[in-house]
Amino acid sequence: MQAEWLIHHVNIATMQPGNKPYGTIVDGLLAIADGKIAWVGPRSEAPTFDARNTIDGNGGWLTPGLIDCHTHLIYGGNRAAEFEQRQQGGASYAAIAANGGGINSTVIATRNASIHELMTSAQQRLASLQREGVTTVEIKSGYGLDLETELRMLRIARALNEQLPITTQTTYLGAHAIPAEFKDRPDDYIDFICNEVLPAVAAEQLADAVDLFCESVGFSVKQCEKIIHCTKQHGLPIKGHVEQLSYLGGAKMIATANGLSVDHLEYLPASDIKILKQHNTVAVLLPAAFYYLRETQLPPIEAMRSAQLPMAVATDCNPGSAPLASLLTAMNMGCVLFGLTPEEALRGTTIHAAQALNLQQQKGQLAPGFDADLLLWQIDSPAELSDAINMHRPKQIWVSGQHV
Ligand code: DI6
Ligand code: FE
Repeated sequence: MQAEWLIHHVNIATMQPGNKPYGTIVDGLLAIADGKIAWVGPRSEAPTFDARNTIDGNGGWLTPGLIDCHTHLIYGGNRAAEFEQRQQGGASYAAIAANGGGINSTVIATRNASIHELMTSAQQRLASLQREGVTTVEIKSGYGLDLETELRMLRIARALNEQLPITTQTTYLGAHAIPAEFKDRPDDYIDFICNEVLPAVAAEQLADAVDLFCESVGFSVKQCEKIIHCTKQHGLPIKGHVEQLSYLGGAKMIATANGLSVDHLEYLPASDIKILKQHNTVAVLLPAAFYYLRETQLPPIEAMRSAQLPMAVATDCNPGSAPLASLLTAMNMGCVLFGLTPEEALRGTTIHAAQALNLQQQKGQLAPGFDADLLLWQIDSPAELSDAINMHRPKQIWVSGQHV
């Protein structure tokens, strides 16, 4: 068989579903051809390859490329002043937001930033994710809120995909906050999303999904239902920031609309889990926001585990509630703060993160026919990736079969 790359003398965490921890193949071999995985299995069973490049994995581990399925990577400015204010004993996150700070202060900074500024600051954060082995990243809009700036954010996200060896998936998050020009007119803002911004986003094919923030400080269930309705008219999948600070029932609303994922979930009651399971909706856990906001309410992990609900883990990288550009750190937080096992954390950034982005047919597993997004690590076991903070970098990275 012909192959561009042949990697041998490695253990392989395929992350394929099933009972094998990490879908492990001990002493495996993996072949790449035409940007896809051509063959993967035990070395003793491998056919003979005519390979252009051969790599000795030195007894290390191969994993799928990591997938960060929830980020707000593109924004102007930062919110260090608000952080400083909170640390000096001043106002809370909610109080700062109520006074025009919070998300809306980043909206102002993002509207005022040049394309170049937005692009270079996002590239820096992206580079930090890439160094740790992220090969696919979801990027949300939601810090522009007006037509022009939302389109600008999504175009930048698409451009990053062209420029860098990474796959970006874009999400339109118009229903993130009510911008100043619509203050006290939330329903007019919803109409603006449905009648002006979403049609323009869809016409330019700038979004792979639509997101919303269903929360007492965000949008009500009723308002979110309108967003879901107009999203469906454009044939786009829906997802939601739900049950983060309080319980409104957003998760079951999104699941019932066959949403791809429900994200945050600290206040999700265990009784709502079966609805998520029925609709194949992924639970996306964002432990960095829990950490940074010093939340104490834990998501119902044990109940999700018993229901075999797919759980993903993401950074939520954003300036206000999770200023984190490290997916491995989010995995560690998922373990330490939420009680995930290291295997659940790695499934959360591979196979289940792929499902949260509707990419489960192409990404998130090392299996024949899947995209050749893969990482070679010099580690003794895949648990090390979740165990240690800021200690591991992949030795080699392939994106769509290209060695980077
Ligand atoms: N929930 C969050 O944690 C972020 N967005 C959201 O809907 C917060 C974003 C911010 O504070 O800027
Ligand atoms: Fe978020």
